[in-house]
Amino acid sequence: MGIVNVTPDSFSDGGHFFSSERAVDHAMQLIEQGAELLDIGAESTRPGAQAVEVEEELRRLLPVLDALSDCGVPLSVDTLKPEVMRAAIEAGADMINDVNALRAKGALQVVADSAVAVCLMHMQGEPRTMQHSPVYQDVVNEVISFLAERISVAEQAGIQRNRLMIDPGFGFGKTLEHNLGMLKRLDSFASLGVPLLAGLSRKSMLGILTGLPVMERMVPSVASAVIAAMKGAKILRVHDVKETRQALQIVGALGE
Ligand code: 8Y4
Repeated sequence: MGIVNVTPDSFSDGGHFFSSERAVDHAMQLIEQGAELLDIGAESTRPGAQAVEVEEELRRLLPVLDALSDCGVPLSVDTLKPEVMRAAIEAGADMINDVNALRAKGALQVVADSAVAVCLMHMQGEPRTMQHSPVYQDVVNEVISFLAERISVAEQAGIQRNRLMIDPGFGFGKTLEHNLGMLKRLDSFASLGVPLLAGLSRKSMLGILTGLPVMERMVPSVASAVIAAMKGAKILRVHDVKETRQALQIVGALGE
């Protein structure tokens, strides 16, 4: 899964033409590099980020979804807002990537009323404050219990199990110790019986471990993708598609 950010740019005409065009160009590059799925996000869910209004999020997303509608790979939209989910699905999105696991009012219904796939991710707290002082007794068991509950709630709402995937949410209300604990035991998430997605690419845990700034974290990102794949992750959310695929060819050579 290649990451496509639709961020506004300061030097454009006040419209969103240039930021859309750049996002589409980047998306096409990721496809050339071998991305089999794209995750398009217009609201930053990074630690400390401020929320974006529905209208603004859609102004950024819809032109990009439209331009990529025939790109040949499925499109995931990273959002936690039901109104944005509904409009994105109408515009042709194939998947919703919700870091809030459909906990917003109305979100379950929007997805249930459609045929899209959905990723249910664990997050403790909310993006703006989640890294302040996350606390767990046993991070792996707590995250597994949360995801089991969200799978059950989604199924009860009418979202069939074959449309679901889960994600432990690296960096979302977790310290380095919590993230390492989850990565070490990532294989235990397989017990939930739906495909596992993992996103470690360029995250701060890699920065803490290596001392590298965000733009220089490709090698540790690929290393963490290899570990995740070897522990059963089926979908890897990454910035560096080409390099990650090269590394995964070696993992694949060992067999399923
Ligand atoms: C540099 C670049 C440093 C990006 C940090 C980041 C996940 C996700 C994000 C994830 C799923 C991010 C939307 C955070 N992470 N969705 N989204 N899983 N499913 N931070 O791990 O990329 S955004």
